[in-house]
Amino acid sequence: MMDLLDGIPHTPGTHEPLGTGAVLLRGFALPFEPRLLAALQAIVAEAPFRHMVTPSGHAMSVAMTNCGAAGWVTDRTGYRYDTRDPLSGRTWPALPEAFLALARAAAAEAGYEDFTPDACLINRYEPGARLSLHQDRDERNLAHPIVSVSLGLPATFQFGGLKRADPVRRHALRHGDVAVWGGPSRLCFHGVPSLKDGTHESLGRMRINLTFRGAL
Ligand code: MD3
Ligand code: FE
Repeated sequence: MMDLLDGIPHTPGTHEPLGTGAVLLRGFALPFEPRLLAALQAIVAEAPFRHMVTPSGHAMSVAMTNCGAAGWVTDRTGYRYDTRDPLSGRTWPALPEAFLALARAAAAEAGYEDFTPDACLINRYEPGARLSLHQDRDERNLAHPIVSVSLGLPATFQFGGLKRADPVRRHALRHGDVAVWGGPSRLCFHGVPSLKDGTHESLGRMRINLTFRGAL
């Protein structure tokens, strides 16, 4: 099946190796879509998307929220995992059953048995939003993989090496794609350049990314 969007074949059900310990499962989240979107609505009603501020004082172009026992937050004092939403002072919404089922199934499919995430960072990209090249290293147990789920508008994903200056490869991430990052890939630099405008049939003018982590 050819995707007319960029001419790159997009075949649900295929596994594309991304690096050592990392694999892209095309379309793996598609059977979960209705449950994921319903659960997401309930989360956002309790813990709305917000543009967090980095330690340098800049508001991020990506809007974020969390669910699970801990959530990733940033403010002027730094980055951290917090059991409470700083906007409400309440604990984050629980990880919905469908989120947990998808994360565990994807991790197992990639060879990581018994992954039980305790944190899910939810990113919302509108056209123009971007995430500059970074490493995810605020999690206490880096032996756990990260499972990422892409929904809505397609994005380009940049995947580099262990040093910021290492060359990056680009991959298209589309609605329903799930990637699992573990082993030596866990600390690789990665980013998402400015989201191109468009309209997705179920999510409209946005891209949502869920990342499941073992943070605590
Ligand atoms: C590779 N999110 O939330 S998902 C992030 O599309 C983040 O919103 C991006 O980077 C997004 O931190 C990329 C893919 C991803 C996530 C975490 C990784 C790739 C990763 C951690 C290590 C290596
Ligand atoms: Fe990241």
